[in-house]
Amino acid sequence: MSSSAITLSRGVHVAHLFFRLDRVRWQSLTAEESKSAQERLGGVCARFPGPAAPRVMTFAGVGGKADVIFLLFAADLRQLSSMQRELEAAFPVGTLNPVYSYLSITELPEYVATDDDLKAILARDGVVPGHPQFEERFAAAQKRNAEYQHYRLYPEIEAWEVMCFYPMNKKRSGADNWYSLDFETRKKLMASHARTGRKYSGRIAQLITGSAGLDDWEWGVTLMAHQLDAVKEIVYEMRFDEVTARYGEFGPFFISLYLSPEELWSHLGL
Ligand code: 76R
Repeated sequence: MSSSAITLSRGVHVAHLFFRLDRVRWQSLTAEESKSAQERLGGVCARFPGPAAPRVMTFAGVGGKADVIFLLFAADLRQLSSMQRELEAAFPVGTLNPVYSYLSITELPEYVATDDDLKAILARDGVVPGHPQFEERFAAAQKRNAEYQHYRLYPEIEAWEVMCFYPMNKKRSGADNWYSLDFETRKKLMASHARTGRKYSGRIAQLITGSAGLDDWEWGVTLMAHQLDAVKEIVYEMRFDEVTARYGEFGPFFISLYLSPEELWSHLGL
């Protein structure tokens, strides 16, 4: 078997892994066994600190759906899989049981701003070709756009206090079939979606990863926030955007706290 890297043409692989702890099994561990599991986990995480891939982030679930959550980023699919196996193996056999998982990849949105879009935005401020500031403003807009696209493909997601993850689809039913809309219509609807999103700048950091053909839904939505009402507000407000109201379909929602492996141990009382 070859062990060469399995990379994407562009972007990185992302795995959201959700586990429940077997408390009965954990009870039979000695303090030393618990401590060495924590050290093993800390060791794996220390090798993948981020902020770019390869990266492991650790979370504690809030509510009843999962206890321990890992968010993994890797350019190489083999490495992503090995990282998962190493994280699992850090825990004594039978203590960590998978309850949900999501595999996706980073992607450039189909509706990225073109040079013509950037010129149209400048024209709204009266900055048209020939204007003394045109060249400078256009170059700055192109630079921002290039940086923006880079971070869509190679995210360095903010390590804020709270993560909300859920998968979603765009509907394909009867009159509401996203995939039979033409490109310009989809682009217009997504632009209005993005305007809503940008209002939450500083309160919500979003990562949209694509999973058509990879997992049960079409996208994974990862929201980082400082507090939960920001999550509730953005998800609620977006329900009124046409693109979500007509075409959005959602899977289960998972809320978790971003914690270091040490914090995770004390938080979970391990
Ligand atoms: O890439 C960009 O940020 C440009 C604009 C943009 C695109 C193309 C954008 C902006 N999103 C895009 C694509 Mn989004 N997003 C979601 C959800 O709960 C819901 O109703 C939907 C879940 C949230 C909360 C959210 C937030 N977005 C997408 C796609 C892919 C669609 C496709 O390709 O057909 C999905 C599934 C999706 C879903 N979006 C933003 C946000 C936020 C906060 C922004 C502004 C980001 C910023 O400007 O920093």
